Amino acid sequence: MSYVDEAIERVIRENPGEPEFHQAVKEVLESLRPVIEANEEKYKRDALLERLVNPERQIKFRVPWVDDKGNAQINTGYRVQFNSAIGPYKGGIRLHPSVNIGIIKFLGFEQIFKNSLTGLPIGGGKGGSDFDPKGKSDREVMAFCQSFMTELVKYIGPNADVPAGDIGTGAREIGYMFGQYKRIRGLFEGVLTGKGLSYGGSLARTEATGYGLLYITEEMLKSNGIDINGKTAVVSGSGNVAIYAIEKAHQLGAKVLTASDSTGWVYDPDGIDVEALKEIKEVNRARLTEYKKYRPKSEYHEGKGVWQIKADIALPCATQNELGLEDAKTLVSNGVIAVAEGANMPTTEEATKYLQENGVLFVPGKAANAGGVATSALEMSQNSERTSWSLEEVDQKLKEIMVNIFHNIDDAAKRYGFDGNYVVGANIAGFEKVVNAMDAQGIV
Ligand code: NDP
Ligand code: 2IT
Repeated sequence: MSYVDEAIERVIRENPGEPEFHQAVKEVLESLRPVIEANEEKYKRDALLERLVNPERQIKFRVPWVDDKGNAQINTGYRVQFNSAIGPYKGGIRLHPSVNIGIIKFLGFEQIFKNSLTGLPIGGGKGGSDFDPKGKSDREVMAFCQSFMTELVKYIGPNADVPAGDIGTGAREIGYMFGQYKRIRGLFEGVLTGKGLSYGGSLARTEATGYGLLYITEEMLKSNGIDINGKTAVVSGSGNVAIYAIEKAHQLGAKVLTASDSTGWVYDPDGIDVEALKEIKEVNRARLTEYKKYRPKSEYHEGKGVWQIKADIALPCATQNELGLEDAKTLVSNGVIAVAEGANMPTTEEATKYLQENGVLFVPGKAANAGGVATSALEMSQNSERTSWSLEEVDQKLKEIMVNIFHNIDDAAKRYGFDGNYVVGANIAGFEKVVNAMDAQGIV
């Protein structure tokens, strides 16, 4: 059995009940096959793959808080510090009832390669809790965030581990967590990113993941001789990533026809009204059923369905495994040209394969949504310098980073004879820098 197959088998055996983690590891290691095979003896001797797939540290803790009725509630908190070969652990905090250790490990593992692709000095980590901010009062959210940070504070710091937002963690939650960190440590420092602008946040961080997704999509299309201007797109999700992906798509002359949330989806033939979406989701924290009040000609449907709508570009921006094989078949039969992942691992393994085999340009999340964490790293730089850069400066740097990522993954794919396979390209390009640093630092 090859070293890659052995490593995959061992991950499945030693991490039972963690299908998302298995899926992420399998995709990466399968892509790395040509690189590993070229160095198999050395990597095996150094247990390189075993060290890559085992987190340096994983922390699990109790998060007690009191709800508005005076009842104690208990959630579970996680932080997986996966790999610090190229910099301090960096990655978001997910607050969603589906969170478990396997999901946090898949996200932390992806983050290693994503962060490497940004070209910035950040290692991979991820955290979260099964707490659901939905339907909670601000006071309940604050109580949870303070309790969560009271434990997490022991493990993080600006040169150790720098968390940020993800599903369910936005500006409000980051604010409460930052406040509690500062109170316990007595230090005002850049320990979290995605902070408010009045206390060390970076301009353009809110927009960065969605904008970055469109910058890389535009570059990929351009390099394949296609202009994004005038194209139609379908987007899933209506959170931080989706909103700013839609906003930038419109600025680039594309028209986005759909958005979705965890209960339904909207189709707006005239193009999604981003200001309405911001008011519904960012201000009112309401459901997409509200959208029709702003746009009477739009349609609202319960359940899933955005991939049924014919469009040139598909941008999954909600959650993992939200685009399956049947969806991929529908997209292909509707003539989709490109799929770019705003979310982490939103496309299943079978769907990804089907899209690629049918000539669809496909850019995986670890490259396509790297603009968020890249801008987080720019926030860290600004905090260290005790300065703040202009919106134009950050946006320009973000754009350069996304264009560079595209060319790096494109080149890596070509170097190994997988021209146009950006999945293989992203995994190899992300891996090369990490393995080089791991190698130099010895068996640690
Ligand atoms: P948000 O919480 O802001 O938004 C998530 C959106 O997806 C919401 O519309 C939500 O619906 C929907 N959603 C979440 N979970 C599910 C589910 N299980 N089924 C159906 N719909 C769901 O999160 P983000 O926009 O920040 O994150 C979206 C994705 O992008 C995630 O995969 C995240 O890991 C990834 N990502 C985020 C980055 C960031 O900077 N924020 C950076 C890189 C990747 P509802 O409104 O009903 O809650
Ligand atoms: O998945 C991701 O890259 C994020 N949620 C952003 C992480 C970060 O540190 O900004």
